[in-house]
Amino acid sequence: MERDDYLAAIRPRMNEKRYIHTIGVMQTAINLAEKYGANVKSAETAAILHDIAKFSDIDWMKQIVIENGLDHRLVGWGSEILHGPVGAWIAENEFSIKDQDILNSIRFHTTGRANMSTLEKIIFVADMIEPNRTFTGVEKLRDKANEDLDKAMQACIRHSIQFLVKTKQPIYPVSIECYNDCVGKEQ
Ligand code: DGI
Ligand code: FE
Ligand code: FE
Repeated sequence: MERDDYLAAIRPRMNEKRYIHTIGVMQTAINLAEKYGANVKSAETAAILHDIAKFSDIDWMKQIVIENGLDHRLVGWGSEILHGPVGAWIAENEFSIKDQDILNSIRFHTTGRANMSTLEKIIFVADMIEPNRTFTGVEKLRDKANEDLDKAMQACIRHSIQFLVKTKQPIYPVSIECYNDCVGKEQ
């Protein structure tokens, strides 16, 4: 499938705001892939599909997690955490994507993880800095993304963890593993 086919497929599955966000992630991910030597087509496809499950029914997502034996740590978490892994499941099973790097980039786009590939970092960072994001501090993250992908990844996961602590939200263990890896803790 080509870019326009993927875009046509995702459009009815999300609202306009989410679609515009997705286009922003796509353009940002393509730029980062060119800059950091990742496969540009893979970045485009992963970006277009990254939030495909954002509006999926929560009970359906929970069922997908259990029936397909996805990471047992997902049980009990809400759609903020489930839409990544379930999105990867949709990409594989509905869009027949076999490229594990694309699937992992979708799977871990919310939480990150330890030992991320270049493409995984690109999708994670692009999701946070795309042009429609307006939170305080986003400009600094954009500057870092222009300098060094690993520095940008570390700054993005630090920002995420700080935000979650500040808003008293629980932190998914894989996000912590990502944080520890990015700040240089020996695994
Ligand atoms: O889907 P998006 O809105 O584009 O962005 P996202 O997939 O990066 O994040 C979705 C939500 O998940 C966002 O509100 C932040 C939240 N989130 C990220 N990491 C964690 C998390 N929420 C919890 N509870 N725990 C986490 O580790
Ligand atoms: Fe998301
Ligand atoms: Fe997103």
